[in-house]
Amino acid sequence: MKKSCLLLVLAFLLGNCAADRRPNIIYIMTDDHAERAISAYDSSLIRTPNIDRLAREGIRFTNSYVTNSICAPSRAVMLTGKYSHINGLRDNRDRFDGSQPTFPRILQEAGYQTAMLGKWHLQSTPVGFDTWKILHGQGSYYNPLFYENGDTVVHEGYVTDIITDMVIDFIEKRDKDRPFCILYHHKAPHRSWMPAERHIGMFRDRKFPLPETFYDDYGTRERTAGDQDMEVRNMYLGYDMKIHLLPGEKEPYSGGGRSINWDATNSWKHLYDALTPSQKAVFDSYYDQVNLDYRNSNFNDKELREWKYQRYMEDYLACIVAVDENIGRLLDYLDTEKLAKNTIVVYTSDQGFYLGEHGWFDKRFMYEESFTMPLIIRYPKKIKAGIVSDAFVMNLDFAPTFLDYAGVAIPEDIQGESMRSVLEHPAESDWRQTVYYHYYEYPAWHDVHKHDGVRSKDFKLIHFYDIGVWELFDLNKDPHELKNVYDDPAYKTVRATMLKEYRDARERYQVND
Ligand code: SGN
Ligand code: CA
Repeated sequence: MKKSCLLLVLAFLLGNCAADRRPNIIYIMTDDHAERAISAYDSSLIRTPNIDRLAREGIRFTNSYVTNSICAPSRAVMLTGKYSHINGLRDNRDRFDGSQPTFPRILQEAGYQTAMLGKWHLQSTPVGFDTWKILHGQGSYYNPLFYENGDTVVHEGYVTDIITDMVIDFIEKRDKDRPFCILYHHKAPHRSWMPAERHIGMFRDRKFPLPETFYDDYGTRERTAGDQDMEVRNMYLGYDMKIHLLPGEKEPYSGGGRSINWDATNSWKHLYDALTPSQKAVFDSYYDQVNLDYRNSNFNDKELREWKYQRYMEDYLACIVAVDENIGRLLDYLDTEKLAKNTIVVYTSDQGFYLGEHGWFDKRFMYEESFTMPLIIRYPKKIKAGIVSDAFVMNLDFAPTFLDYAGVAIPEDIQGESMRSVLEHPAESDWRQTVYYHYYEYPAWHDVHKHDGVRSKDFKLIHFYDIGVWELFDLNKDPHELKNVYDDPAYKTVRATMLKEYRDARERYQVND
């Protein structure tokens, strides 16, 4: 009896040693999700109870930054832990070099089961994944086309639900003896905002307050903030507002930028025509009235601009409601499967987004709204619940953090830092005090000039190097970044300090002219 007991205990201990206890990783990334559209950050626009639940049970960052505020570059930085000029993907037109090391590939080699599900947008075939099912290009909200491990498949339905089904299915079918790492990448809430059938029109009775800077006149920033094409007033009537153009009517707005010169006249028609008859009927049941109201209106410039803003918010936020619901579905599934404790769940977006601030939609600029990304991390085994951190973390840090938690050596040439000290000891950690940024896509969509810069806790220095313009902002006195004080003698010392920070950062990250 005694002997058999001992044997049982031994077997248990051995079994436990053999079990792979490394954490699972679920990296959730939406596309263009502004912090302000998550109620854990700001509850004035929308309620996101499931994303908020993650924040309550984990850590939320208030100073999390992207190194290059645009889709494909952000993804390449996240995968490699290296800046755009090092990983080779500077803007959305570049193709990702899949032969370079990425964290999913290193994890796969270390025994993890890896999956890439959803928006990829890197023009390359994913490498380092046991399973990949990626959207074609930017992806469609309805009846999207996927490339699935080499096959082409069209799924009828709504993209946010479909991607989540894929994630749950992958977990369901996994090998339970090995940890997994899933990149769970939504299309939503990227343009052109098409809500799920069940959410169409849900904000019809809301009047969203205009942001304080909606009527920014770009004084002191004429050649930078003032010289772009991403103003709400220019949003497309068809593509963005879902107004059916009349026979012979041309799209009257530029909506995408002077340099792309895109005739958007048929773009909403194409999206609408791709819906099934029953999906069309649901769209019509709400948008027909919107069309009527618009046609019967006689808006002046200001009224039109504000009407567009309301229409923009309605559809953008409704897309997020589906994201939040699906996150809830996944979190419930993790609970049922008893996976929550040993799974690192990250919620973030490929960049921030303008929700009318400075009169804009889109991103690209180093100004706060698009430079920041929402970031929430839950890992009950190691991270205390309900922490809010103002540490300067970056998307550059994801790769080393995941490798660190997986117990894999972090390659020397990775430029980010493992966030582990910040996550586990937020009060006492010794951490970076500045972040470096670099945006390259010009001329292109929305016409934002190339720029790089550094941000410290109190100041931000930006260099629009192609047009020879410097900007300096005092973030305490001027949080909306309206007043460029670069040439203000009162800021002579600050300017010198920030210029030094800028040169040091460029040297540290090996940025060449
Ligand atoms: C599309 C959008 C742009 C957007 C880029 C980049 N136009 O081209 O408004 O800036 O994507 O977005 S659309 O009419 O095609 O929707 S990113 O998130 O992929 O970088
Ligand atoms: Ca994006």
